[in-house]
Amino acid sequence: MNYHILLGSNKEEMLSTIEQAKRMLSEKKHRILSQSSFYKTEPWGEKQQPDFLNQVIIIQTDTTPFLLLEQLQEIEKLLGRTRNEENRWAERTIDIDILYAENTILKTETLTIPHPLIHLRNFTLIPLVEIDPFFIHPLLKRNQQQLLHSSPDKCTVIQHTNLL
Ligand code: A4P
Ligand code: MG
Repeated sequence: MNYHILLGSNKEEMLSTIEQAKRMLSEKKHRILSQSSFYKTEPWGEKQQPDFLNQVIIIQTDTTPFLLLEQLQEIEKLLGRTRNEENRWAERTIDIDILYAENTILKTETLTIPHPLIHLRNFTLIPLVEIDPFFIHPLLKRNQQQLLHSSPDKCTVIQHTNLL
């Protein structure tokens, strides 16, 4: 099964946090098939927070959606706290969401696929358009380009080519 995954961080060392998350995914034998650029994105929703770094990747794996969610949450937990120089526990944020699992449609307490906010958020749609523009949203029946075209979101999303 192929999964589209969203990675996001808005605390210090955002780039290395995202890189570590991808390394951990690879260590769990998930194959990264494709990666978008990094994007510096204006916070969507709660505005009183720093800009995010976001990236979308496509992974190939035998893991089921629920097991994958568990693994993603484990990675979030591992990266969520890091020792700083003063030997204290400092907060770090990493968010890893499952966007799509091919044509799977799933709605449970703990997991909704496709992710319910995809079509409303440019920080998700713009990287999706970069790597998989013609993938069709299994519920909305429109591709990523079409979804971006009709997105109501006005938040700024800047491609960070110099970070690659
Ligand atoms: N969950 C359900 N469906 C899924 C799914 N498809 N993938 C459940 C992952 N998780 C899913 O998420 C809460 C619960 O959602 C999980 O326990 C899981 O069972 P969380 O990541 O633990 O908490 P959260 O991040 O506070 O979740 P929330 O409220 O869903 O926030 P979002 O939607 O993740 O948004 N602006 C920019 N520019 N870039 C960002 O990355 N991110 C957010 C957070 C807000 N604004 C942003 C960004
Ligand atoms: Mg989340």
